[in-house]
Amino acid sequence: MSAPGTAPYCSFEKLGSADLDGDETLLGVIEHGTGPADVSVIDGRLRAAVHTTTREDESFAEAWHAEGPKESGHHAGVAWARTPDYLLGVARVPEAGRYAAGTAAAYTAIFDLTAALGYPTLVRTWNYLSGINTANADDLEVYQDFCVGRAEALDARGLDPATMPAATGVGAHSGGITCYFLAARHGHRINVENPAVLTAHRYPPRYGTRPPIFARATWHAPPGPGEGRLFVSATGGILGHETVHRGDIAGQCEVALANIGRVISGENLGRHGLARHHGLADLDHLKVYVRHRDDIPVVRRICADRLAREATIAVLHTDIARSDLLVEIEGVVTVPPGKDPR
Ligand code: 3EB
Repeated sequence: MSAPGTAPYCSFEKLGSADLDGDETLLGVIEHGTGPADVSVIDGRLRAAVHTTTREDESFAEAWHAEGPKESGHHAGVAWARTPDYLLGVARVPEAGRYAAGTAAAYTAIFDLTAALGYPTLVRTWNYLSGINTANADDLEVYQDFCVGRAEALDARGLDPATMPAATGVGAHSGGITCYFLAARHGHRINVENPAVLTAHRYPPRYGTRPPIFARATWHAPPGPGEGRLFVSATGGILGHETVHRGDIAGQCEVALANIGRVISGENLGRHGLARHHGLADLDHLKVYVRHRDDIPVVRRICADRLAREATIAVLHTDIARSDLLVEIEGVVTVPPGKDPR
């Protein structure tokens, strides 16, 4: 693990790990497990559980750490924990026949909370949806229903889609919708797109009446020299706006990794005004979502070939936003303080 510095950092731990109890740096834990979904705040820390896998041995705790005194609370259904500089929050929409209104309320609450508490910069969101590819009560796919609600929340608060950060939108095995997010009080945010993939909020209407709204990656740097985080969105086998290598797990996995490589490359970051360059070997704390359990060994092998040997990689068996996508991969590039731009 690199030096944490002042920006928040993540670690993957054993679920229910006693080590976390005495950890002063802990802001919150997202438990990726076999269910059920849950949210609580205890002693200034946030705890959420999402039902993102079907096997105990794939379960893990995604722990978010940040320096400084901790405080926690609730606002309009959003549970949160914060330091003076960072806010981690979770909103849930219970399992229902329709999700747009609940999702709009959840995102509106997130926007209002970040503004009210003074953490105006959203740096990352994660969205886990049970029955993501199933039809809702109106015969609309649950993922599209969710996208309607998220878009309506932006409309309601007059927010520009280009301000939405990196995200994940994948399935869960139960629990309705869980959205968690990280926001910052200070610092500089740059949203990064992928020249080979259409900006999500410009996807054509065949993918849904309202588009997904997120950036392919978000760079966030606290004030001061050097340090920062590059959060890479869940990334799949999409080129332009089309899913490629339908039914071919190896092909989709390779395109997903190539897409991530393009997003974090020096050429692309330079286009976004960031004088940095990265490769797949710089990624850590990857979460790899795999639709079919039988595909996991192939995905593990390809990831092991392309990513750093020291990288922490969690593989989760769960559905993906688009029914023809078989795998999605997300990760973080951590740039510790005091390192020269590279
Ligand atoms: C895609 O376009 C579909 O809706 O927040 C990846 C990352 C996906 C985020 C979201 C959806 C979302 O790559 C999957």
